[in-house]
Amino acid sequence: MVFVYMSKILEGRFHLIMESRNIIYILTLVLSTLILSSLWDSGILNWLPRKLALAANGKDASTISKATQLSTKEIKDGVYNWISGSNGASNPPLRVILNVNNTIKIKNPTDTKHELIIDSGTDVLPSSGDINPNSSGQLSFTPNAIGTFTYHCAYHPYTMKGIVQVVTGK
Ligand SMILES: [Cu+2]
Repeated sequence: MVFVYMSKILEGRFHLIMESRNIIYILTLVLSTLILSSLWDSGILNWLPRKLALAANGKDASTISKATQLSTKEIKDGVYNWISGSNGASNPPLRVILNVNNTIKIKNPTDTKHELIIDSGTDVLPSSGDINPNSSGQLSFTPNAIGTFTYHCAYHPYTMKGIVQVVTGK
């Protein structure tokens, strides 16, 4: 009888220990999730995607603006390029900011129409629509993933094309 009674007490203690272990386990899980998410929010972990963006750019992502100016140019008879509004480069890499509505403004001084399209991999590709001769247009889009895409002109896909780099804005 005494033995059975003792073993019942021991069993009760065992359950108690198992339950407190579970509580500690759950507490650790909750705490580490809280710590990780607050670290992420504080920006301490921003070097992770930023490092990647810097490696891709060779430039500091913080200098990037969410508005980009492009122009079109006939570089020789019937051959067109996109031209950077900031440095005059042909078919420049477009740097856009993650989770931000980026606008690319386009001037078209040429005598033919162009349409800027970003090959984002989504069902509906961001597009400027037709930009008529001697007019201007724009394209807006909000990238939701870091990465590199391409862009092209609907009418001159082989000579008016370049890359789009999505970087973090921090
Ligand atoms: Cu074109």
